[in-house]
Amino acid sequence: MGANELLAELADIGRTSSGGYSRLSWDPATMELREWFAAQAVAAGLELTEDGNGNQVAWWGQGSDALLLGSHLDSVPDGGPLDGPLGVASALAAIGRLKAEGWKPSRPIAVVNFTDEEGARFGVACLGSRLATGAIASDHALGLTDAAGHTLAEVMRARGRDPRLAGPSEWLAAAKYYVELHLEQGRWLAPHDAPVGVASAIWPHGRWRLDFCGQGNHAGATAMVDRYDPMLTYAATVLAARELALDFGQRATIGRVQVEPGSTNSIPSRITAWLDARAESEPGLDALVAGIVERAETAARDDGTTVDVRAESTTGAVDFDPQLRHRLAALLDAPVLPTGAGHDAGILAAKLPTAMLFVRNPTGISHAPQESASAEDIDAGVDALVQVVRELA
Ligand code: HGY
Ligand code: MN
Ligand code: MN
Repeated sequence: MGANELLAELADIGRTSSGGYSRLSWDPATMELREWFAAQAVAAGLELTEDGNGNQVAWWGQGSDALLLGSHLDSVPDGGPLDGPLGVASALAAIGRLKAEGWKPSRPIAVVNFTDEEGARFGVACLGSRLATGAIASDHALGLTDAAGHTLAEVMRARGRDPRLAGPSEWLAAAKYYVELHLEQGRWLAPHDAPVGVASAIWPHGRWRLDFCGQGNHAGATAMVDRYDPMLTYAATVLAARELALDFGQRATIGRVQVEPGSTNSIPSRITAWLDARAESEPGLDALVAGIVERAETAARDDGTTVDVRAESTTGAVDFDPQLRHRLAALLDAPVLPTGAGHDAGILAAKLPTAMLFVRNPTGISHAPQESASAEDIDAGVDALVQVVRELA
């Protein structure tokens, strides 16, 4: 089956009322996607394994020096249909086509479904690939909690997994290359009239939790001058983040916020918000975040409130293997472009030669239901991946 047909099979899994997808790690939708992946692996004659972190790995051949393909199947809340699944479906389609042609690889090839790339449930991005590469300590990861207060360990146990097996994976340590095909996020390929691109780098980025605390009080009985309202400090910080990101030419977003007690006729006591900040360089990111924190602290002093800042998930700058990316860009006659989006490939790049192929996103929209790619470009992505597999394996 081609990638478009494979993706069509996922169309109803984890669908939201807005037409988007909510497929958080280990929830019913992603459990259904894991079963789909397993069925596809068996149908393609691949040997399916799962490491102690929940990463599914489907093997064509066994042994070291493998070429790894794949991506992730989880999504952000109300995300699009392609961020992640496009890479997994394209890898399965490429393998299926090569097998149908009777082509034989010179090295083992695996298709990977990395668990929890978005970090939407436990707050840390690329949890499956970070655990598999040792980029995060398993006891720290297993202690992370979701919105309901359940730890990753409890959730894995509830899904029949033994969290004690979580940690660095041999299968990954023995691999030779990882090539991840992914939907472009942003709109660079369309104006360059290219259906497929090769990634040069991933911007450094991270997530910071901000806790703004004040004095809860009565909305009607408290004079304005007697208020210590954390909502004001939070609002000043949101505006400062945008202003500084524009000044620095970087990116800052506060897209998730919780208000306590969240009562219409009460001045809130606490606002918890999460900052997503990204920059072209690590010093740039440090300067941006330091500037936002300074503005938050100044506002807190003015408002008589407090602010506490905690880094929850940080990813340094990633420069993809220059030799591999030049080789693939020449092979595909494709342009090379950076990205502001994080990926499992960004984590694996610390361990083995890694490359990314991007498939044109006509609107640039991602992490939203309107995310799309044309069927032709999706087929062009599989064609490119087939060429890469022939070249590397
Ligand atoms: O947030 C990101 O950059 C990626 O989509 N996980
Ligand atoms: Mn994403
Ligand atoms: Mn992704």
